[in-house]
Amino acid sequence: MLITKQNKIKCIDSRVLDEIQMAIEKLNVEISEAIVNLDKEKALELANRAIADGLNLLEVVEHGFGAGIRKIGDLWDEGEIFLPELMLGGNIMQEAMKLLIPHLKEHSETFNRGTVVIATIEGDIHSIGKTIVGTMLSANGYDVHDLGADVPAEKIVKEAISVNANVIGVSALLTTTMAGQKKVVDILKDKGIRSKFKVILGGAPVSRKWVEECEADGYADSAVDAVKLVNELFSNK
Ligand code: B12
Repeated sequence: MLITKQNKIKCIDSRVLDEIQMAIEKLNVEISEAIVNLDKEKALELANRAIADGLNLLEVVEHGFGAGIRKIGDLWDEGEIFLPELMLGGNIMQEAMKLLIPHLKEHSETFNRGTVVIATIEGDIHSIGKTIVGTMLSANGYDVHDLGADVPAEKIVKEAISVNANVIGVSALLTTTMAGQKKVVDILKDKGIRSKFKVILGGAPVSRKWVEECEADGYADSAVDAVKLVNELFSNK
């Protein structure tokens, strides 16, 4: 093979990229283990390291912290750990998010691509995934109104009308609270304003079938896909 200067640079570039990728994967494993071991000090130290090293923080959030907290959920489901451990895991994840979120926002687009109202539905206090999605949408140029968790469907609709939102995002992590997502769509229909808003759903139990049943406009199971979905909905307007 002819080794040109350009080929050589490409080769070095891809080797460096592979090394960076391997370092991120190793860090993600360490982060996930720290969460599973409920080691707050280590988890926060690794979050700070990821920030200091200028790593892709969304990847660290999704594949490091996200993987760890989902494993905690599985362990709880299997009866391997109990509610206090589940709660401690959730707290550690939230503490880490407090450190990471300002940095995720750092490279925010400055223009306003549209307005999004996002909330976790009434009866459901799971806020981590919804907050990540809201943060990523805001970092991608959307004006995001995050109403928090445990928010009644009526309040979500009221807020969407008041801020003249284009998109309403509703999160549900519990199978028992998913019905509230459909309620948001139903209220919009009852008020005769369904076509004014795109409604997107999210949360671990949400599926394409559920979105169809609710007659919502889409769903995403990661923050990256949520941004793609909202971009698509805006481009189809
Ligand atoms: C952390 C956690 C908690 C924390 C929540 C802390 C907080 N402030 O959020 C605490 C300890 C408080 C908690 C409490 C409970 N929990 Co909990 N919890 C979890 C756990 C382990 C992780 C959830 C999480 O944060 N994941 C990480 C984030 C990044 O992922 P995510 O939420 O899925 O979000 C991503 C996507 O879904 C999507 N997305 C999310 N929202 C949205 C919104 C939109 C619009 C879009 C487009 C996309 C999108 O993008 C996000 C980013 O990647 C899950 C297990 C699991 N596998 O999900 C159980 C889990 C959800 N909990 C469960 C249960 C049962 C409970 C409790 C009822 C326990 C109890 N007996 O008290 C209570 C709920 C009380 C209530 N009324 O809400 C069950 C639910 C079972 C079910 N089928 O309904 C799960 C699945 C655990 C299990 N395996 O059984 N929990």
